[in-house]
Amino acid sequence: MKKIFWLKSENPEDYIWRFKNNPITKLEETDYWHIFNSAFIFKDGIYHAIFRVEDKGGCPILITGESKDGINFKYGKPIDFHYKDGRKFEFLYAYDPRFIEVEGRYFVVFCADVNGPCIYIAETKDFKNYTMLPSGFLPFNRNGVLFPEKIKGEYLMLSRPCSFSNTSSGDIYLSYSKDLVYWGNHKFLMKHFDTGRNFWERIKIGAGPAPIKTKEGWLLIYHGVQATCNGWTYSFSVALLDLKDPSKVLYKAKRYLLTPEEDYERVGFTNNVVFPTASLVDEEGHVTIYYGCADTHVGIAFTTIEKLLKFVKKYN
Ligand code: M1P
Repeated sequence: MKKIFWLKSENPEDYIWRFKNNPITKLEETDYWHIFNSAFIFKDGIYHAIFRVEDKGGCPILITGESKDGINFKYGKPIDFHYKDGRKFEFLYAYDPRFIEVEGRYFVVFCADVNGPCIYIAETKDFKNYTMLPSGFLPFNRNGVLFPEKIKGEYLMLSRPCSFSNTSSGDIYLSYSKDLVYWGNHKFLMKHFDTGRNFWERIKIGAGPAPIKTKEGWLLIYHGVQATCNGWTYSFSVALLDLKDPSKVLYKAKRYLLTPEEDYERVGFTNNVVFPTASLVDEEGHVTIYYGCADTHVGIAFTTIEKLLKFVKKYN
């Protein structure tokens, strides 16, 4: 059975609970300034990561990582992205990767700034070498993530079209492709602050990890941003999309599931940020969420499919 690092809550009423030894990143072992919003996947007993790090010049880059237990990671080298024909993928900086396994193939979707931020896809077979796919999207777009399976013969991508800089508004769109190259049939999926009462996502929303397949639909963990007198606060919550037609939103929670409360989430390079980028799920329905903390570290939170379904319906 596929076992992932997951711990039980002390309180059976909790919908989500943090790993007590958060944050898991060890900046002091590296020469980086920050390590946060990173991609994680579990395959053949190894946890593979792509860490979003920032060097001491502040430039976001992507490096590999590996772990046997899902907590203690060895940090690898910066990834050199190449196209199939050997050309190097030239970009200014890259950030916020998400891993997705789609029918036995392994992809990373990430944001890179070439001429403004845009989402890009690369494929890997060994989690060390990454081959770029032709760019399917136009700038400006961020927070891209693929569905982990094709639906009616098509790949599905969630993304958040945005403006050039750290955009002050944004919603989640769904796009379709038969070949991971040509994307179209773009659909407006989820609007921020749609009820006029869910202030936790008053400014914008963005998709998090790859949607989780359940019998009742696709669970989509996503982040939302609220403006305060002290700056923006990033929290995250969950929505449920129709299993056969994910362009239909069945439920969307009106409240956050996790918001910055711990010191490592409240204080950092950007205060008050929890930013989910990976969720590992096992056959018993345990869910381990990896999330960026205050743009400085990576933390882990645990939940279950059952609890996420209960939460999204209760707070819809
Ligand atoms: O600083 C908080 C986050 O801001 C951006 O997220 P978004 O595009 O959703 O607003 C990104 O730069 C992200 O990396 C960062 O954590």
